[in-house]
Amino acid sequence: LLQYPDRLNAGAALIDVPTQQHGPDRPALRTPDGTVWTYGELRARANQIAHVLVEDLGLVPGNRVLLRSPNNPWTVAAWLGVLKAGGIVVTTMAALRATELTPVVAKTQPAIALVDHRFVDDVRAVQEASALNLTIVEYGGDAADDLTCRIEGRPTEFDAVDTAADDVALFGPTSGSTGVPKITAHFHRDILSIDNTFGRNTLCLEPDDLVACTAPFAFTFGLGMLVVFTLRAGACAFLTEAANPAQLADLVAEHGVTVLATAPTAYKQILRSGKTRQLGKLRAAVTAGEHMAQSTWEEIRDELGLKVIDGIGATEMLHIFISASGDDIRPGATGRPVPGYRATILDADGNEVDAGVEGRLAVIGPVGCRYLDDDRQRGYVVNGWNVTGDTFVRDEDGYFWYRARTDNMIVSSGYNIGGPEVEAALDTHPDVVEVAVVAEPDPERGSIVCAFVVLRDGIDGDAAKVKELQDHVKGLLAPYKYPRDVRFTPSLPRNTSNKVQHFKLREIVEG
Ligand code: 3SK
Repeated sequence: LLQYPDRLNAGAALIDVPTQQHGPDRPALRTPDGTVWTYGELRARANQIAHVLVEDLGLVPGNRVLLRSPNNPWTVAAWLGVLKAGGIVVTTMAALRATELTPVVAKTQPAIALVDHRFVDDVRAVQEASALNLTIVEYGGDAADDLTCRIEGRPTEFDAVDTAADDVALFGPTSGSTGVPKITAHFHRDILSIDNTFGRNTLCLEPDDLVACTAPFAFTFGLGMLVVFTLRAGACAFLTEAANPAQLADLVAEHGVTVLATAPTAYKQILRSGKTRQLGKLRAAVTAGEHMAQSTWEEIRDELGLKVIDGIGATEMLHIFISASGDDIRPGATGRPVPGYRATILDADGNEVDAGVEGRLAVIGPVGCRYLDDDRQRGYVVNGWNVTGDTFVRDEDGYFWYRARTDNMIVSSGYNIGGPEVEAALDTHPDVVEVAVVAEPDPERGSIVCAFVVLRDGIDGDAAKVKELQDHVKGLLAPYKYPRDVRFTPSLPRNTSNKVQHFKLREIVEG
């Protein structure tokens, strides 16, 4: 399963092969306004874009192409076209502003940028401020040289460039939890590997599935769900540009989505929307990116009759490497290494520890971390293991249980307290919408637990509510874990992958 030929083009594997297997008329992409692109149409447009890239824009294999757009059909076609033409895709979030794009552009040195017309200004600003020779082509607008005009009359067949399985296909920027971007490099074979591991063993899409995911393509969780796994299964991706959790339940119900992948917070919003009864066609729910509290997992099982497939992944590893589905799920545990991966727990000196002992999660498998020109590679890859920055514990049966991001373990008066454990306890309070917990420096205890809490609309964040939340935690956890400081906030800071930025909250408490 994990042997690849020496020459391999992931673009061809993702669109030529399924089109041949399932026929050109199957729906590949669908949008909320009813637009449907078949496999044949997607393939034809990807091929025409490849022609434009090579013949019009002078792309040669190995050139980097920056993509910037929300999730829509043209972006999928562009992504496949770049791969088929032998280029390297630099996926960026549409939400990134010029200041955030600048270091990504400086490191990846794209020759061409294919940009949704609504998001072109920041790319132009970066181009003007740098000495880079970058050709910017817009799409989706009405400019005369828009990509959609340039493809007109181009052949709809294109022989994919004969890339090596180990040629770089994708640069995935990651801001991590610190905000300083790193660029991960992934090969053509890595793109197939994530499907041959998590996709085919855990997720198991079927050709009749309609798959929705709120994560942008630039967050590889979304790319895997909506492009790699979906196309390889001959299924259909439901592309929502505005990934607004409030509308999600309606969209899922209205369009008959069968597989939904989104963040734990969005599932909570669906549960609170009172619309769970309408979601009859949904057969699988997936979550990643953030730890899902066991209480949320159980509520979904009880309300929707679905056992959520939880998983931990990383941009460095391209996708999910620990997960479980169906009867293999142990509620509260993230799961076991996906077939093809090994995982272990390391102590601070890099030694493997026994079951039951907490430590740093380390993983090894067909995809691994390759930062582009970055010294932080030494911190991520240690003795061949990829050390993800998460604290986990493994049980005797080989299940991995999440504790915290390693930099969010709170040591208070000598006790180790996992921030997520306190977050999960607060999360079960009916007035709490969202919560994030960090260590706050304290002269007596070293650190104390500080909780930032978003309350339901109309609920007062007063001293009585602080006491009520503290008592709530004391009723659920050992009392030394209760948050000594509780701060109410209208929202939590999140990065473009929608992950809570605990480092920003730490900056607040550290003054
Ligand atoms: O970074 C993550 O959390 C993640 C999760 C699943 C798949 C891919 C990624 C990057």
